[in-house]
Amino acid sequence: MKYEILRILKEKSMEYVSGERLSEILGVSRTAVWKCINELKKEGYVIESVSKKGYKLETSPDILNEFEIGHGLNTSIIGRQIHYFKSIDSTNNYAKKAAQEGCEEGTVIVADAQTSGRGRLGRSWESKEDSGIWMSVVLRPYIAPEDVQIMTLAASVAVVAALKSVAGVDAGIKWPNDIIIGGRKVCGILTEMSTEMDRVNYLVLGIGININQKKEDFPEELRNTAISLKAYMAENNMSVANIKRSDIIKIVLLELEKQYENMKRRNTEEIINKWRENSVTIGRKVKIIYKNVEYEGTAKDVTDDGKLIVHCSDGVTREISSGEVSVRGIMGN
Ligand code: BT5
Repeated sequence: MKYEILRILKEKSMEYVSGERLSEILGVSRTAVWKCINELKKEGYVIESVSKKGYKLETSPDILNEFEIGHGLNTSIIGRQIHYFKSIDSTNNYAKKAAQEGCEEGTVIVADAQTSGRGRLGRSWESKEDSGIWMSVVLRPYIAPEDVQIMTLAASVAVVAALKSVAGVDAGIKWPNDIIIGGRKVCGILTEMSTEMDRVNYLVLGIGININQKKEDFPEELRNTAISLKAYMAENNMSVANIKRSDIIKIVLLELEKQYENMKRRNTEEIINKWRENSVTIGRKVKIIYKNVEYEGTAKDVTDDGKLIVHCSDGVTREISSGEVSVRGIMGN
């Protein structure tokens, strides 16, 4: 019910709504309304209460909960179910468990903090409280495991679009899944799947975006390679006043759904084209590890199913579907 009150206060953002009116609309006592208002204040909402006038929502800060994420979310599949946690081990762990137990396609898990956030290949992901967007999306595409790579690219494209639309920031994509601003990593994507026979049973897209951290909030070893959206904006004299994680999440989910629909129609051209447009890898000197051997070369393009095409210095062109690629000049490489 508290979120019902919040919805009403948001709709009447410039006006006071009396406790009496709220209790009439919701069919509960004024004391119940008052209790909910206090709970909302505890969550961090700034609500002014004036006797005889009622309640007015002054500001809604950068708060995450099911309501903030779902309110105004314009998707039809992704985000039908939203699970929010103040703290969790890893949203990907939870999402995999939920998927195994048959959760609805498009279920989204979001946490304010992760205690064991994971990167690829057993690496860890820094995800302190209130500092970023730590979320996972469960999808059940009817595709073969080798076609999953395209969804990782789609997720990168969705994050780049959201950073542009909410913050006006141009981000680049380092193949396959790092989002870079000002030469440092602002977002990483961890795609995990379960397969049955030769098709995907479920797919979990884990997306971690640094939003609020200051440089000193990152551990020493990440300070030169990691950045948050707000730190970048502050360095570039951009206003961060209106940046809210919930707004970014909504655009990421909307863009992701668009690209997911494209993928289901086997129309991967838009994903690949948008990926290419934002790539910081194509045209650059790269080092790759291919079948356990390191090669140097130039990244030329991506294939229709998302593999990186590299012209190696030994004269051979190789297509890489996953693994390590370091791009010279980016993130200290
Ligand atoms: C990734 O791995 O970039 C994938 C990160 C995915 C995180 C999301 S958060 C929601 C969901 N739940 C999870 O448990 N995970 C997903 P990788 O390419 O392996 O990069 C990991 C490396 O990035 C680490 O070894 C560090 O060097 C660096 N790193 C760790 N935390 C970082 C951060 N917050 N920002 C930038 N770099 C970071």
